[in-house]
Amino acid sequence: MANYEQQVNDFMAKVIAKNPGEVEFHQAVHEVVESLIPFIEENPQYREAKILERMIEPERVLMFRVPWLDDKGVVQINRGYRIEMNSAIGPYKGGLRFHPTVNLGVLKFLAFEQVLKNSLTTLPMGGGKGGSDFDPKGKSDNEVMRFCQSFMTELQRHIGPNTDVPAGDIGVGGREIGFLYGQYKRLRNEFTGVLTGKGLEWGGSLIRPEATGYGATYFADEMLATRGSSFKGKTVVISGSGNVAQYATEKVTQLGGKVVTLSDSSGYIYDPKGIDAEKLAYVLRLKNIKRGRIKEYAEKYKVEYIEGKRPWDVKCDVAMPCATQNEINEEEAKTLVSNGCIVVSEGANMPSTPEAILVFEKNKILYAPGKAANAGGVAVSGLEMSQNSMRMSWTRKEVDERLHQIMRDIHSTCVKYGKQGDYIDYVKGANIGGFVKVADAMLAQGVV
Ligand code: NDP
Ligand code: 2IT
Repeated sequence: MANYEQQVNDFMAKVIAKNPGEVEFHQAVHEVVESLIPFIEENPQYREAKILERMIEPERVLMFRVPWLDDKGVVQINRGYRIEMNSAIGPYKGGLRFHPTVNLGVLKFLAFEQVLKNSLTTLPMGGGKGGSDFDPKGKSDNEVMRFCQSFMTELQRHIGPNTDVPAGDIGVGGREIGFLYGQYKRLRNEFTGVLTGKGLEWGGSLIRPEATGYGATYFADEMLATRGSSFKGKTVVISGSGNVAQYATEKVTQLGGKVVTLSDSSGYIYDPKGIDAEKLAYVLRLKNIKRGRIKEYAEKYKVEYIEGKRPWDVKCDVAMPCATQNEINEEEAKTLVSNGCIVVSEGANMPSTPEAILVFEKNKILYAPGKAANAGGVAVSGLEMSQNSMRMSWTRKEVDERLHQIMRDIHSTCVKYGKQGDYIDYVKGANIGGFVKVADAMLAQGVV
């Protein structure tokens, strides 16, 4: 019997030495390696070809200066990145994040997760991620436009519809994709599907804005079904109030659940009556047009606002973290479990710390990691690419049905590789399920 723990530690020691300071990247790799080392031992072709060692090394990392002029005419300088992680099964694909916390380690963690996630979708997409330490908060539309134009002026020479196809993530929504696309088109003189999350009038897909939140909800629904349950009558706690949180709220409500919290980086609101369709429409206006704070919801609907806290101490059946990485720690995980939470479906990427995941696993609750639960977003991006290539657009119903089926299929893949007795280890299931297709493609393509 091999000593897996020692092998994991040895592997991680090398990763840490070679990628110093990239703590989020170490965390993401560690979680995957723990699942994969026993699997690779049983399938030595992957070990001999050093597939895992190759997968943690990006195919290419781009870092570049992004200079722009603010509204006062003052020169500002940000740093831009694109991590082209793995192209074994398709063009690099993954979002752009604009947030002051962005650095190389954060984007490498996201790019690494993206490779496995994209493989899980069943669509032909490799993995990548990019972004900048630019903070869109408090900037005028003109400033955001000038920044996006400068960012794309460099990025355009590295991407293309068959090479690398970026999309949105934190701080990058419809507005930013529009400015980025306009600049790409101007510089390259071509109208192609080089970005996803585009507006409907210029090549976007129906359901792409909704896809991540809907998908994470469909996935949670599949998990509930394994215990003969559903969203009907369930109380749901959601963090974040951006793209993913908004559409998770919509779908949970449609399926008969009650969403009682939303948050932003300043605090959370608690609405015990539930955030219904009318209140959600207010949130969409507040966040996407007015670009205000979630506190204003509490003032409008006379509910509680808890400053500087995350919502995990609110009693719930289902928790959906939809804000950012490491937003549920060990203590918060314990609180969720002791309050009766039975499902955690991650809309965000890596929102649970490793200690929190252990708490969920020990207590045998249904826990789905982001690379499985939030894959609906990139899945519909893949469908947007298909529609662009065909120069056609599918109906809302058609895209939603495909999304729903993809989420069911990802759930089945997790069950296939993660079932242990009567417990489903979704972490193991997602990691192995995502790995196999990429690894086999890499084997077939030789030492590249
Ligand atoms: P948005 O920018 O639309 O919204 C992000 C939300 O999270 C905001 O409410 C924001 O609050 C909050 N937030 C961001 N950073 C922090 C932080 N450091 N601490 C506390 N709150 C924070 O992003 P998305 O909704 O698109 O993304 C949310 C998560 O989902 C991310 O982890 C992203 O990687 C993941 N994801 C997104 C997909 C997509 O299609 N958009 C697909 C798959 C995963 P504030 O406004 O105060 O910053
Ligand atoms: O983390 C993610 O999967 C995304 N931000 C979406 C990526 C995409 O290409 O749609």
